[in-house]
Amino acid sequence: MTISTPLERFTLIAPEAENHSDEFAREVEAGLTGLPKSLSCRYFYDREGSLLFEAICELPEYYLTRTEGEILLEHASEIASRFSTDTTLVELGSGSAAKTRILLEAFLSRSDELRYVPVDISHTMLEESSLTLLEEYAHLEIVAIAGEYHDGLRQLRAVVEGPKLILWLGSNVGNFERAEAARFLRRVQDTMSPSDRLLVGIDLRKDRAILEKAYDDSQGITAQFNLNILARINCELGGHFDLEAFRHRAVYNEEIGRIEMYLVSTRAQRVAIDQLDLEVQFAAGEAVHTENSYKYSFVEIEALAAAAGLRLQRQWLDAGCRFSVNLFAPV
Ligand code: AVI
Repeated sequence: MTISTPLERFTLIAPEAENHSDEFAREVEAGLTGLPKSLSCRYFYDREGSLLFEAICELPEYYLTRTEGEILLEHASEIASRFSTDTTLVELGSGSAAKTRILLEAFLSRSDELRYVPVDISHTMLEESSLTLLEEYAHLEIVAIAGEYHDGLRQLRAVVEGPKLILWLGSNVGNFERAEAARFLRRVQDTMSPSDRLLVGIDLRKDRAILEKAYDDSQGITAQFNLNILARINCELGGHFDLEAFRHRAVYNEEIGRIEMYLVSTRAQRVAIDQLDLEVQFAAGEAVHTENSYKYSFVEIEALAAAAGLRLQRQWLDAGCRFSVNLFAPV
């Protein structure tokens, strides 16, 4: 590769945008008129929500990002050494790509060119983080796909030639129902050739106290993140939510192995949402379910792999056994 400018090494693929605001309106209406009430965690991530999530990743209580980073830092060169130098790195849900740097550097230290294909719903985040990476790494080429995971998977064949390592970090798998996670990984597996690999960060089952603190931090950032979905409804759908009249609640459901997040109405109230022509009634103490974050045991990780047509080839843990980074191969 001849040294070229960052822009010359950047391609952005933006599959035809679906009308996300219609979908948001439909899902909010269905969720707030259903019983029990719910809102999908997919809608946490507007600009403000993405910034709040980045702040969560820095919190002392939110051990996930930090421990995953520690694992990657310790094992990145071993991970990279398993792959040929023409391997493309694909990342699902790249966000700000902070942890990816560790792997990019490990791969770049072994070859003089590397293709990185981040897939992310946030157009602006993708562009910003790609250009920063391209400024920093002169031998990197980025083909960014702005879209949902399924858009990214559909484009992979056209964009990646030769072997690939697909990254799905941050325990994003945890926000899928278990069966849904297996179905999604099966679709990822469908895009894989025998020599391709998939590296997945998965949070582990652990003590309730550690988990509940991670999702209800002392600075109240997670509470703001959760409440931001109401702010988004106010802003985008003409909602009249008083954010002071709801409180954040995070509880570990140990039997199912998941953190459940709720917004609890602190009083009986009615809230109008103009664009939906809807008035929602809340009882005092009524909870709106906003997120599940599943935690996995080692047996559940094996079962997830088996259900997706994958086999666990290698697993790395942090010193406190809080988090796992798993390398899967197609069966
Ligand atoms: C993005 N996802 C993996 C986070 C999690 O831990 O489930 C979202 C989150 N919700 C509250 N804090 C972080």
